[in-house]
Amino acid sequence: MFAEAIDLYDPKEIEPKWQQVWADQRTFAVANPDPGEDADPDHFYMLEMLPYPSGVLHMGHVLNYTMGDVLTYFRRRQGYRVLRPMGFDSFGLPAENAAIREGAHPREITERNIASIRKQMRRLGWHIDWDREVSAHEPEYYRWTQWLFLKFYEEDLAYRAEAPVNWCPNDQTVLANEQVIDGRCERCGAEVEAKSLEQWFFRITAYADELRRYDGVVSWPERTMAIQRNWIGRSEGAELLFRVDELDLDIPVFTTRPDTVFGATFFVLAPEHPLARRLAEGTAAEDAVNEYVKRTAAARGEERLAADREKTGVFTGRYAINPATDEPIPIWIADYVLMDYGTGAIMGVPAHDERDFEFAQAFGLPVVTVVEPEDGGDAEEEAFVAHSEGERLVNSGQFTGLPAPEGARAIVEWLASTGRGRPAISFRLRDWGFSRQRYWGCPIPIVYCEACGIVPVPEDELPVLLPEVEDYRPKGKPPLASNEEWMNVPCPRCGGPGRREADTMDTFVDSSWYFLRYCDPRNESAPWDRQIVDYWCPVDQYIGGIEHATGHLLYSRFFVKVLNDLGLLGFREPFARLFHQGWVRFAGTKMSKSRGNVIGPDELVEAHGADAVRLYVLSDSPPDQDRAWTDSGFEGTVRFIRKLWRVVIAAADADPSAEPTPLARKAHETIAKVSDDIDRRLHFHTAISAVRELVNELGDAPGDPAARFAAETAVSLLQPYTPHITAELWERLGHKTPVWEEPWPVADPALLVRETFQLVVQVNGRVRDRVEVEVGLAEEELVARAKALPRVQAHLDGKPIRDVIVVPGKLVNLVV
Ligand code: ANZ
Ligand code: ZN
Repeated sequence: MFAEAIDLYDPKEIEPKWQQVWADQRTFAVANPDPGEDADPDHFYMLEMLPYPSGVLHMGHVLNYTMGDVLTYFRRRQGYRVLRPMGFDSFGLPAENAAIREGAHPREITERNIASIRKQMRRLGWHIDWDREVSAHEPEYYRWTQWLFLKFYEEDLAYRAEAPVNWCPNDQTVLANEQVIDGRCERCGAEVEAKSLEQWFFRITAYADELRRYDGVVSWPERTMAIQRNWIGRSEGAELLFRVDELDLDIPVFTTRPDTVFGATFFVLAPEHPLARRLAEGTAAEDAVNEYVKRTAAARGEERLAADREKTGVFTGRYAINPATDEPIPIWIADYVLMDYGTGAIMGVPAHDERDFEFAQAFGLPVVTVVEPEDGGDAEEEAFVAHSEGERLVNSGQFTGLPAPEGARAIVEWLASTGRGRPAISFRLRDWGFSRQRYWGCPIPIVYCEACGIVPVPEDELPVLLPEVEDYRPKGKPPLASNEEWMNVPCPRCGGPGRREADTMDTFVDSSWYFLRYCDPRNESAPWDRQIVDYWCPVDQYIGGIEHATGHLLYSRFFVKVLNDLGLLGFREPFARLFHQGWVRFAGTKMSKSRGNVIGPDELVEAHGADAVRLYVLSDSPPDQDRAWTDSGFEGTVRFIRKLWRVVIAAADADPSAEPTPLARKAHETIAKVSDDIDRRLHFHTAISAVRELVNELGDAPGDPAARFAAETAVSLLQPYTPHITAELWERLGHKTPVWEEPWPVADPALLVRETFQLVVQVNGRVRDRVEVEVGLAEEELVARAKALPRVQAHLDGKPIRDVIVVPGKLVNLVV
C-alpha cells in the first residue's frame, strides 16, 4: 500500500522539487571564461527572440522557448558550455496604452508583467541563466542604448531630417503605418494627414549592399534571405538631371533605362516631392496642384504603384529640358511616382514603361519609340513596346543602332561629360526612422541649443533618465515635452539655455543589441567587453518568427556591422544559424492575443505538469510548421508520460546487462535516430516518437535482460523535453550524477540493426544498377553510394553531374 503511494507519478510534487534543486545549485548559470583562460572552442550561444512583456505567456512562446530549451540541454550534455539567457523587450506602446487605460505607470505595469512571466518561465522548468536577465526599460540597460546612439551619431550614422509622417489631426499624434487603416486613424477614425516632421534616422542604407550578402552566416532559411534581399531591393541604372530654366533648377531622376532617355516625353514628380508646390507657384495650375497634393498624400505606397490603378495627376504649367533631346517636356505631379524611391521624380518614357504608357494614354501625352526588338519588329506608331532580348536603339541621335545595354552605357557617359548624368544604384531600402513621439521608450540623449545647434549629451552624463509626466497621451507634442523642468537644460557645450530632445527611440533600437549585452550584462563601464562578446558571438542558434525578417533581423545585422566597423566587436553577422518556428493553432486559427483564442499554459501545467506541456508542444509536427493543439493529442502525451513512469519504475529493479537482445538493439537504434534528428534538422517530433516506440517495446518486454538499459536510454533521451520526470526517474534508477549532467548517449554502431532496401540507381532516367543500402541514410549518403557503383561510373563517364533526384527509400537519378 505504502510502496504503491510512493510510486504514483505526481507532477505537482516532483516538478517544484527539481525546480528548487536547480535554483539551489544554480544549475542554469553559466560563467564567462576567465580572462586568462583558454577560450575553449566548445561553446554554444542559444538564443530565442526575447518576449515583449504584455500579459502572460501563450503557447507560441512555449513552443519557441521549449525548442531552445531542448537544444540547450542537448548541447550542454554533448559537452558544450552553453549560454542561454533571457530578457524583456520592455519599452513600447502596449504598456503605454495599458497605462492610459488603467491610470497606472507604464513601469509598474511592465514590471508586474515581467514578474509574472518570469514566474511562468520558471514553472515550465526552462534552462535559463537568470543572472543575465536584462530589460530594455532599466536605466542600466538604456544607458548603453543611448551610448550606442552617440557612437552612431559621431559617425554620422544617426542624423536628423525632415520626413513625412502619418498625422491624426484629431488625436494630435503621429501614427505608425500599422495604425492607419484605409487612410484613417485606427483609434478615432479621423482621416489621416501627411505632415512633415523633423525626425531621427539611422543610415542603414549605407550598408544596403552588404546587407544583401550573408558572409559569415552558416545557415539561414533561403526564404528569409530572399525576403530581406527583396526588401533592400537593388537596381542598377543612372541618375540624370533635367533642367527647369525658368526656376533655375536641376531635378534628378533615377532610371534603370537611361538608353530610353530620347523617348522621355514628360516628367513626373511625386506629390510629396519638396519641389511639387513650388513648381506650380504662380502658375494657373497652382490651386489644382495644391489640391492634388493634399488629396493623394495619404495613400499607401504599394497601392499607388499597382499597374492597374487608375492614373491620376496634374500638369504644373512648367517644363523641363530633356538633357538628350534638349526639348522642353511638361512637368506633372502624379501619385504613381513615390517619394521614397530613387529621387522621387521620373522621366516618363511611355513607349517602353507600362505605367508611363497608361499615364500618357490618360492625359494625351506623346509616345515616342526609342528601342526596337532585334528583328526590327513592326510596332505601330504610338504603341507600347515591351522590352526584349537583343533590342536596339532607334530615334536616339548618334546612338541609334546600338544594342540597348551598350546604348545605356554610351548615353550615360555622354551625359556625364556635360554633368547631366552619372551611373547610380538605387535601393528600395529607406533609412530607419527611429524617433517616436511617445513616452515609454529610451530618451534620445540630445540637447538643442540656439547657439550650438544639435548637441549630444556627454557620455559621462548618461543615462538621460526618462522623466515623470502627468499624461502619457501625446497632445500635439510628445509627452516628454510637457515636463518643462526636464526639458530645459543648459547646453552641454556653451552652457546657454538648451532644450532636450523630447522624442524617444523605437523599441527596435533596444532589441538590436540585447544579445550582446547578455554576454556581459553587469558591465558598468562599457556596454560589453569585446573579448567576452567575441567569445560567445555570433549566436550559434537563433529562433524566432519570420515576421521579423525586415525589421529586427535586419536592424540587428546593421548594428553588428557598424559595431564591427567601430572596433567594438570582431564579427559582422549576429546570428550564424536562424530558425523560424511555426504557429500553434487552436480550432484552426493562429493562437494570438489579438484574436482572443489563447490557451495559456498555466491551467495545463497546473493540471498535468510542465513536462506534459513541453513534450506535447514539440510532438507531431516539424517545428517550423504550424501545429494544431488538440485535447486528444495532449491527453495522449499525458498518458505516455504516466506509462514512462510505470515502465521505468518497473525496470529499476532489473540488473544491468550487456546482452544484445532486440530490445537493446532498439535502444541503440533510438539513440542514433534521436541524436541525428535533433542535430541535423531540429526534428523534435520524430525524435519524440522514436522514444515513444522504445518505451512501448519496453512495456511489452518487462523481463527482457536489457530492460534496465532500455529504461535508462529512454529517460536519458527524453531529458531535454521532460527535465523533471527524467530527473526523478534517473535518481530512482539509482544514479548519483543527475541526468542533466550525464553525457549525451552514443549509440554502439555494432548494435545498430539496420534494415535495408534495394536502391535503384538511374543515370539520365535509365536504370543502370541496384544496391542494398540501410534504411534511414541521409540523401547525400545515398547519392554517394550510387556514384560509387562501377556500372554507374561507367555511364557517368567523368561528366559533371548537373542534377540529382532522390526518392527516399527508392531511387537516385543522376542527371549529366
Ligand atoms: C525610365 C524607364 C524606361 C524606366 C523604361 C523603366 C523602363 P526598379 O527596376 O524597380 O528600380 N521609377 C524610378 N523612380 C520611381 C519612383 N520614385 N516612383 C515610381 N517609379 C519610379 O524601377 C526603376 C524604374 O522605375 C525607373 O526606370 C523609373 O522608370 C521608375 F523603359 O525610367 B524607369
Ligand atoms: Zn550651446
